[in-house]
Amino acid sequence: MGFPKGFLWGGATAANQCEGGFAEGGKGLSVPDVMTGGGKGRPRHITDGILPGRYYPSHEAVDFYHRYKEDIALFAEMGFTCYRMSVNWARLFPRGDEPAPNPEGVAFYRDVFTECRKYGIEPLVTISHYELPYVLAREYGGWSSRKLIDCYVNYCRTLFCEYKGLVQYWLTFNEINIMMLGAFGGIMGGGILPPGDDVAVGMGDESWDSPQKRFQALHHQFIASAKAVRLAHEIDPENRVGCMLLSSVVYPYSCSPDDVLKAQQSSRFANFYCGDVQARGAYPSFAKRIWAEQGVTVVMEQGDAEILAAGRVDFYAFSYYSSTTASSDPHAALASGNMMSGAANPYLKTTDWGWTIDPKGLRYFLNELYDRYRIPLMVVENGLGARDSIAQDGGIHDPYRIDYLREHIRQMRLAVEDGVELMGYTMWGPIDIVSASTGEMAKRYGFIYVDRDNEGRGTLRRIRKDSFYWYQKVIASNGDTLDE
Ligand code: BGP
Repeated sequence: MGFPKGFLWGGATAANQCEGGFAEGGKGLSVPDVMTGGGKGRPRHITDGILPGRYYPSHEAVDFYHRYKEDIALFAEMGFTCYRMSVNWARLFPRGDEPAPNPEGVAFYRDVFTECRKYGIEPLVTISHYELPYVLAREYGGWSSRKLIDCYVNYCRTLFCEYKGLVQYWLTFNEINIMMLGAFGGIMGGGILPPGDDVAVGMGDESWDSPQKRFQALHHQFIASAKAVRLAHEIDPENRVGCMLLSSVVYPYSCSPDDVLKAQQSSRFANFYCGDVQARGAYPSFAKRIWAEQGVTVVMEQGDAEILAAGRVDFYAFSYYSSTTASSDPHAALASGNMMSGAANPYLKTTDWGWTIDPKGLRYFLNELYDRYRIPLMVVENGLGARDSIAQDGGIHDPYRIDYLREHIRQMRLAVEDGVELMGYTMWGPIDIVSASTGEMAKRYGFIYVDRDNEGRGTLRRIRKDSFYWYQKVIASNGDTLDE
């Protein structure tokens, strides 16, 4: 037994983290274009427009905009059969609310998809990955405004019509559940910006946060996503549309019933509140308790329940980096993960950025999800952010990355053997790109090194790391070389 035939192997990126060309080809500003670089323990700032003398990593990023042919050729050399990427909404609709798209933006993505197809690489497109057009964020209040639904559906119609036959797999919103997780989630996922013209943002500062706006914004995204699913199927019955959530694997710290209940509630909150709406087509029974506890009233219009029911996704995609631990002890030591934190797990190690490493959590979670939803699953992000250096022999030796990925892929294979229907795996950041949480380049995930530093210096030259050749073998053997 092993991975099924036709399993999709590849990597995933987001436009704002790799493209650059932020003001080229008629592109408008998007939210990350006003986010400065930060670092571990040093928050990024959101500014009101672009301020002189500040460094904004998305503006050039790693210049995929001009180098996509070289990068896709490298992906093909590794044997990718799938490349998950996002379309930057503001490249197609510079303000976000225009009736018709910018032809240069449309042409750019057509070229990119065509380039993928040339090598037999299936594009998997995230329609919205933390890159809302800036005008929609500042002038409309981001997704807290219901008006964004129409803007989004119009954008989707353009995508589905323009790229019919070129793209078949779509994800409606990256990590839609990030908006459950506080102010930073509201900015990234919902374009709900802080007041002020130069504000430090990060998981710590939540003083200006509005759960009411975030929950309302999520409802609007659920409706937009459901409408997009229907539209995609209408325009091309071959289209397959997935949700995309960050996974919050929560273990009870102990067998104390308090810890067990806390873990269950936390998982319902972070995973199933959103997952149920998108995969089952209705809010779960525990939603009312969550609204009461958050002190929010979600305004719904007549017909919304029907829209949700008719717009269930075809598959469930998710990112997986770490697990967390729920403890009812207020003094428990803490550890962090991708947008999540919890009690430190004494059985697990952490990365240089403090994210808990837990490959078995991936097998556990795949089984949980498949039991609950019974639709195909796909792991569309997973990887290790680490510091790399160029050795004296000119190579980049990254056994730590190989170890991390190998163990996760092994657990994925076990999940397949458990009976989980898994479509594919696109690890995060096959080429080094800008970090979403910190804006750094030093936090590298790639198989391909990019000569660029946190301040934007470097030649942007691409160099294959040791892990490049390792992944090439994994793909060629459909995962069978893992145990060698
Ligand atoms: C996810 C995002 C990605 C990505 C990844 C790694 O939450 O979907 O955009 O960047 O996390 O996070 P970071 O870049 O902060 O290390």
